[in-house]
Amino acid sequence: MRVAIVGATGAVGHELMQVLERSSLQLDELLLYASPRSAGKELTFRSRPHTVQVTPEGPIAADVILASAGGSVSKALAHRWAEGGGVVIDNSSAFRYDAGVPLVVPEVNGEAALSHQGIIANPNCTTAIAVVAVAPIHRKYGVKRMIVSTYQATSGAGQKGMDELLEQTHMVLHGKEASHHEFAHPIPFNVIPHIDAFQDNGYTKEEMKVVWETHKIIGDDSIRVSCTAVRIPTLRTHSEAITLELERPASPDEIRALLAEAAGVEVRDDPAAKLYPMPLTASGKYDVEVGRIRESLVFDGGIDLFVSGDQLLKGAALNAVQIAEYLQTHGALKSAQRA
Ligand code: A2P
Ligand code: 11C
Repeated sequence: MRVAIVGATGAVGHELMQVLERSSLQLDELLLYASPRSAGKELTFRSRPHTVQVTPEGPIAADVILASAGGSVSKALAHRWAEGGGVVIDNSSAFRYDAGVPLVVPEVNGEAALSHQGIIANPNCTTAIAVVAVAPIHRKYGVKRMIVSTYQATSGAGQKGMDELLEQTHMVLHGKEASHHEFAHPIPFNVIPHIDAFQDNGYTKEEMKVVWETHKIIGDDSIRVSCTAVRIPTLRTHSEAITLELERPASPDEIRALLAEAAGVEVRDDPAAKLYPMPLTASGKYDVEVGRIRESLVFDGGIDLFVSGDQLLKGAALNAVQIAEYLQTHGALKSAQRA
């Protein structure tokens, strides 16, 4: 099988290569694509150098095309890439809300991937990390309302976002004023309640993505969702405080027991031992950490919890590769035309 990565030189592209090295996918050949700036660059995969090529504007001869080069590139080219016969698993927001495009978190709605017509959308990182914990609760107890406050890492803005955190922190520590390019304000020693563009309703697009994507992945538009999305000066793990109102009351012990069995979740919840989810422990991990599980003081029988998930892994690269693995396991990977 042949796999292509579009955006191979980016932060998610790098993680895709790492995850593919550990994946069960029967991968024989890896094609790497990026912008013309990176053409000829060599990246190492399975201890062998692979040359980065300019992203094709036509069909890509690969069975799986993992795209992470931004929404505008995907919007313009993904349908053309898929004409090679492979499936495009797209990390951007270009197609997430299109009716014919499945939006997939394999632990939650993997079967939706099987109905694709050439393109499958990988969700926004904040949503993917939340629904791994919330979907099992919804299935058993019915989520009526979900209030989310996020603590989002700079990796959400790509490699340049992480570089800006490190460089600008260095500036501040050396007595210089921090500047900003990737974020609305300087990020060192700051928190910024502004990710993506403000919408007419006062929410940001990042916040609305959590609403729209939670509905599509869980398959229930009746859940009332509200989110406040905040950028914080960490590198690569998003955390989220989540409050749930439930149709059928659940105790914290019942939720802990349920999540202990849930795929993709690590319950990390022993406050007396200072054990709870944190970017420090969740970074580099495949599972989403869930903890601080407690009874809501606002909703009778409701639940408060805290999650931390690696933005580049479950929020992007890992989820994309898991979608490909799901297709393979279900015999749903077609052979692409060979160039
Ligand atoms: P390049 O490194 O050549 O600019 P990140 O999200 O970390 O910023 O990474 C973005 C990825 O998307 C990089 O691999 C980048 O390649 C790639 N990319 C950006 N613009 C284009 C484009 N117009 N065509 C193809 N790849 C692109
Ligand atoms: C962030 N969640 O943290 C964004 C990045 O819809 O794929 C991912 C944007 C998206 O900035």
